[in-house]
Amino acid sequence: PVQTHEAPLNGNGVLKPEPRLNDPDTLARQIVEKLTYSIGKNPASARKYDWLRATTLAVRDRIMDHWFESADRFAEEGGKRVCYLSMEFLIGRMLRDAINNLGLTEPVREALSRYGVELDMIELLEPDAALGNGGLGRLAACFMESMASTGVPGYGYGIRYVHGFFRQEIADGAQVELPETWLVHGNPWEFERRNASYEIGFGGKVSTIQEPGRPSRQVWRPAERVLAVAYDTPMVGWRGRQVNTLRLWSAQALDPILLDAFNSGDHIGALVESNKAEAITRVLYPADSHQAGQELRLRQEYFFSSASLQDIIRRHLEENDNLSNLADKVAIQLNDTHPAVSVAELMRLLIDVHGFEWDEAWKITRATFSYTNHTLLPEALEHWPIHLFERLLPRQMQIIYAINTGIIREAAQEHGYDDGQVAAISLIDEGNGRRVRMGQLAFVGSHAVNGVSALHTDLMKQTVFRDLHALYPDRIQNKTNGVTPRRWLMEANPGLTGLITEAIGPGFLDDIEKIIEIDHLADDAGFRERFAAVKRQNKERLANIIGERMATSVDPGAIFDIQVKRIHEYKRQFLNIIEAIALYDQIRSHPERDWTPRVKIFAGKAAPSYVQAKEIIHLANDVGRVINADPAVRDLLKVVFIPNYNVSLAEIIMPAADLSEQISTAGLEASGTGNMKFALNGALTIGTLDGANVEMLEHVGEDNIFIFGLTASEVAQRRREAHSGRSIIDNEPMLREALDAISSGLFCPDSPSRFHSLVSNLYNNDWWMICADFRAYWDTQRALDGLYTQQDEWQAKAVHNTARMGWFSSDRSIREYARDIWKAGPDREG
Ligand code: H53
Repeated sequence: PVQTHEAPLNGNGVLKPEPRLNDPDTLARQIVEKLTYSIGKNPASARKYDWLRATTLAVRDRIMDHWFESADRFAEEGGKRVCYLSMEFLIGRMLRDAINNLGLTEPVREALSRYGVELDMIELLEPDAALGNGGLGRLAACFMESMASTGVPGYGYGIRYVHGFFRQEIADGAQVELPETWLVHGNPWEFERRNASYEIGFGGKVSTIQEPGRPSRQVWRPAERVLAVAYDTPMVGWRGRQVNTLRLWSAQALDPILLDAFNSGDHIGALVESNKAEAITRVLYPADSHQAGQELRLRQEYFFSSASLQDIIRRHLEENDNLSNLADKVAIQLNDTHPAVSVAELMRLLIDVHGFEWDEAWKITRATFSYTNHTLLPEALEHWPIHLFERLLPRQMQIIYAINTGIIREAAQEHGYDDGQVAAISLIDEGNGRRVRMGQLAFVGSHAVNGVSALHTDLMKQTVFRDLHALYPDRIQNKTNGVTPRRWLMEANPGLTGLITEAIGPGFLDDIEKIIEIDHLADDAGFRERFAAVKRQNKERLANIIGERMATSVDPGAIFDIQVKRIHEYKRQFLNIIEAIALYDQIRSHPERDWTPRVKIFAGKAAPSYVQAKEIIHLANDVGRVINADPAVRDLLKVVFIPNYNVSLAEIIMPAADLSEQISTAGLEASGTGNMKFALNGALTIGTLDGANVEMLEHVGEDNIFIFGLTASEVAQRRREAHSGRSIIDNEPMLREALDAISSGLFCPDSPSRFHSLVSNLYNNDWWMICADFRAYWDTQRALDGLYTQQDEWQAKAVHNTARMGWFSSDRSIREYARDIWKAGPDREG
């Protein structure tokens, strides 16, 4: 029999632990037991953090039972497992999510209250697991939760970064990056699994071994080896029905200390190896939608890919005779190209370690992998210099060349491709100093390749993968992103969840698409009022946080107009700020007009090396300082930048928005997922026809979303025509005056030229179509001002948004992946 876990049985494996009861009395007793015997505190002296620890441990006990059951069930059923390989899992806090899904929120609250402890207070002390940058990492976290909630046997594989995504402070208006240290107090959610550890090699040489009477084979002798050690975290699904595993790898040296060096007095040198090894999983690269071209990054990618594949193979061989049926038992999803080296690594393991012939290995590899593309931005597409790749991964490089030869032969012989077409599909980019194209590698090594929204998938076919799509026309498909309604509605917005439950019963909690049943209540004045009252409370909560953290008072009666996401030129926070400046100017010039009060809220981090993005943050802060202090605008306009945007802050912000800003240059945002969280919580969207906004328009209807600006094909056309902003600026006084105000140093008297290059870019080429879209954006904003004064109409649209967003659940995304790509999950197993 296969041992699937270390069961907490006694010596002979007979005694099972008592099942845990979930009533407040039992919970209270067990929390105090944990406090006493695991933390070493008594209730009288315990601090809040100790209570958090004790509560977490008591909840964790309950998860264990479900976790073991799930593992046993998968082993028994022998169905296909899904392995989700991702460099990033942006999970956030785990306690609230776990107790919500286990139905323990109220009993735990009650249990703690007996000791005068407030659940809502201690929850805030849990650090965010910030093992990701933004959308891609948060999508992976939503997918983990949805796999557990929809019954897919899902295994997340990633990296246990010691330092997650940096902490952001704002000093004199500018971003300052500080290290994130989520592990300093230990992590009660993880279990170290020393028995699951693997050697990972780097560098060295490949030699050909020729034994008499046998075909020659390649042997890789790496120059360096490090150990990958597994840490498992349970991922609890809705109603605790299933608990999946997130397995994160940590790097360690094989020899913790070089004793010879130490003994001869070289105390630093004795630790060099171990520092070098541990560096691999020390920190998350803070680059979102941008390739970080350093060697350490390639080491990270290979490290976690190889460890995950070795683990998958070991498990498979525990349950099967050999690897020829691997693809029937495992589906491996590559989340972006970060794990794309897996294609070469699986080939290596099959051929060099397990003795497969090339063709058979290639068949297995392709049938096992599938790949999700998340961006078309050229600066985000990964490609590695051949010399670096070859030095670090010589055998994998050989395999990539061999794969390439096969693909090119197929293209030339079977499809008559000419040299130009061959160059376009080649895994090697010969034009840029010879580089390995990771997107091409992931594409050819997968049986399915998907984009993350309908528009993005279409554009993939026309642009980055045009030639490979022509060669393999059935391979690309769409899987529109989604978000988990547990975290993003139930937990983030208990007020709205309660209101909806009162109105239509709790059925929507099990099937979020039933939320459509509140749609007709948009016509019910009483319901609209209660809906608005929930929004008002959420806005007050956010207003308090803004007051406390930034000493700025904002009026919860104003439109809360919010743009929170990574700071990136294509996301166009700059357009939003320019509109704020133009509005400021108009309010000052026409104080007699009937302005609708507005609070513009920004939050988000810039990659530390991304100069323009940091200037945009600086501008938002500088503009806010001037506008918020100007008595002439009274409370009609405020601009606030909330520092250190993260998952926990998002959980407070999303429910508090009236207006969601989704204003990327059309064709550049692959999907967006913040757009979905806002609308689900009843915000109206102002946005371009980009990413998933296009499908949100189809679902909520054109009366309930505010679309403006150029389309993706118009943007492409203008870029071909080398469009510049100058003539637009000359003809648009509001825009010109706003830009003049920036250039004059009005917002930065200490350093008047601070934003000159940001502004001159608009005059010169307006690459992101900020000038081109300004007027349409301004007009749409003013229409929204008017609408906000008609509260009945506004709230009706808000209700329609919440009601019609059920489809954008990650449960739906996961069911589609399971059905169309993985052929795994509850509908597949007998
Ligand atoms: O992935 C999200 C999309 C979003 C896209 C984002 C993303 C990253 O966060 C990082 C790298 C990358 O290539 C793409 O920008 O549009 O919603 C999830 O698919």
